Amino acid sequence: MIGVTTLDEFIIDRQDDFPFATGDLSRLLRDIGFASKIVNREVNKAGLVDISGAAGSENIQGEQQQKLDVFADEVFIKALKSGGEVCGIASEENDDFIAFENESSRNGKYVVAMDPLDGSSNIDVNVSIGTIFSIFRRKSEIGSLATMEDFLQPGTEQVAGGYVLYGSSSMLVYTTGNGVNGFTLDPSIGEYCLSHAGMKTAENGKIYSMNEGNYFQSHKGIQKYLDKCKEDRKTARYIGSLVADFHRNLIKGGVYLYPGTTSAPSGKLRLLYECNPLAFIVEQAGGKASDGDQRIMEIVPRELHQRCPYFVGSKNMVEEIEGLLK
Ligand code: AFP
Repeated sequence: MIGVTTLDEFIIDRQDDFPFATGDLSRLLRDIGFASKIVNREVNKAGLVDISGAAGSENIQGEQQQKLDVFADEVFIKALKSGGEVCGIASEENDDFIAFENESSRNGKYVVAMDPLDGSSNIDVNVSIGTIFSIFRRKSEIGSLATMEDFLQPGTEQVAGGYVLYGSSSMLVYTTGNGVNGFTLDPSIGEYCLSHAGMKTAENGKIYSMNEGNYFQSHKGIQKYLDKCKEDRKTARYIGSLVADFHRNLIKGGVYLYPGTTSAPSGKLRLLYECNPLAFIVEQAGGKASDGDQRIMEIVPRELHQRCPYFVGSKNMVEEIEGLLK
């Protein structure tokens, strides 16, 4: 009506993309959007908490200030449990998945794998952090408890994937397999508003992002690629917050690398809730995600917190890395 499309309006409009949909996925995406606003509010206060705490005006009951990543985990779990569309959640914060036992959740059609607050080592220094989520249709019978099989599905089975970036402004970006759309949070009205419709990424970019401290521990092919980036005068940018690095490269064109190293042959990043959702987004935007050999979304996971080498971003750059690793 006033020329702004909010996330909620957009999700409702897009429900027609799924002919037999009941609206559960739409409600689930809205629950994630809502929970992320609560996390965003706390993230924005992160620096203030210590100040007010030191002045004695916080924690009058002597409660310990929770770490933000634990807080975010609890917020998403509560939101998804009370929503009733999800029967279980696997999170970076918990060793095992959580099967929701309440009746409405047992009837939920979906499971969610998520990293509630990625890049948490950046919180204390006021650098952008993010939430990453991946949604699957459950394999187990509706009405029963969620099982491991529900979570160990390849990324190609995702029904939605997305991230929230808590940055200079906060954004929610997601895909359900019909393109990628980004929404910027307008704090004055507390709504995510469509700001980046139909996001596409360049086939070739100028930016490369890697923790080059790992150079000597990396495969010769990776060393060659990094050397070539320098010879070609490419731009090095690395925040150390996957969502922020990924988001910048998606918009500007570039590649993010987290290869395996001699001490960590599978790299650092987790397949289920870091690599897969961003792979879904990048592919929908025209880019590529690979472990150097295989398409990320085709890897069949063996365990919840499985790690894999990760190369994601502009298609030609990822392919060049794959070529050097052969
Ligand atoms: P933290 O949550 O420990 O900060 O890890 C963040 C992360 O998973 C990802 O967001 C970064 O891209 C990557 O690790 C950074 O890893 P390095 O510190 O090894 O570069």
